Amino acid sequence: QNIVLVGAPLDCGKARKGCLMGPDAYRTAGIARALTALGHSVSDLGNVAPDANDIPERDGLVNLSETIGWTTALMRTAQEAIQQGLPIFMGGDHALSLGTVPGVAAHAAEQNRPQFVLWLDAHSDFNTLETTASGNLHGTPLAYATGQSGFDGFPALPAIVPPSQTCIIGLRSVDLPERELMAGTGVRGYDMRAIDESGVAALLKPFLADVAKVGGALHVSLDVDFIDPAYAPAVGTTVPGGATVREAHLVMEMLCDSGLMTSLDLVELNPMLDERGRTAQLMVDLAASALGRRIFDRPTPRMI
Ligand code: DIR
Ligand code: MN
Ligand code: MN
Ligand code: MN
Repeated sequence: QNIVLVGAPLDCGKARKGCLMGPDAYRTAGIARALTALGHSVSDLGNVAPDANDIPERDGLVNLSETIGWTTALMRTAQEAIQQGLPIFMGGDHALSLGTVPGVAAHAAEQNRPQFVLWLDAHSDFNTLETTASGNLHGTPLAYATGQSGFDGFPALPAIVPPSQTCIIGLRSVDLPERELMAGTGVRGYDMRAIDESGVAALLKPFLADVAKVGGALHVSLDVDFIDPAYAPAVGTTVPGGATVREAHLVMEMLCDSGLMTSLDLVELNPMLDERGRTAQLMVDLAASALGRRIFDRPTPRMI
């Protein structure tokens, strides 16, 4: 498979800086090498830069103009990159998905393929410019991509992902307005308790079956804070009680087996907060699992 690496060093979606180093941390952790070793051909398009615009800042919103600049640039880049293969958008904070999700969805729409989104995150990122209490726009991309109103100044969406074609797994921090906005939209949201009670595989399987049934495209957005901070400390918005390393790998391995994933975001890595690069390495290892790395071939595991 052709894998297209795209660096998106945007750091404007919240106050704490450091995510701009994410793309180079993934490169340093050997993302290209890991995927090449799996038999893929890997190209690196380098880093994207934000478009200029003259959108005025708004009180209560953090870096609105720059975020919109990244959104327009990444929408365009995503549409180009996905023509060449499976893009991996190396963030950068989660505001990058304001551009990548509508971009890949536009490509799917051209092909008359329904676009699905799997959101692996402690947060639902379902605030709008009107509901956000923090003003941090990394908390808004899923609301935007699913066509919620309240995004004045943002570009018109080239394609909307219907909320019923999205699935969030890993939730443990959802604001009240997000919960109210999501209710009744058909977004599938699974919190950590759901993982505890039924196991992550049982949550993911029916969603993947829905994607497969209609020949959908599947964008996966992996926020570092999906994983428990004990294993993935390099993120500014840690929430205790997250997915284990194995739960995260199982999701990736199931995605690989399904053959459904068409694009991937790796977001919110802040290398300044890392312990000797372990979080960057874990994210690279998860991407490798999603793209074919395995210990034994399945379904017949053998003993050594
Ligand atoms: C909170 C935190 N819901 C907000 N969000 C995120 O600021 O909107 N933290 N995404 O990572
Ligand atoms: Mn997020
Ligand atoms: Mn096309
Ligand atoms: Mn998050």
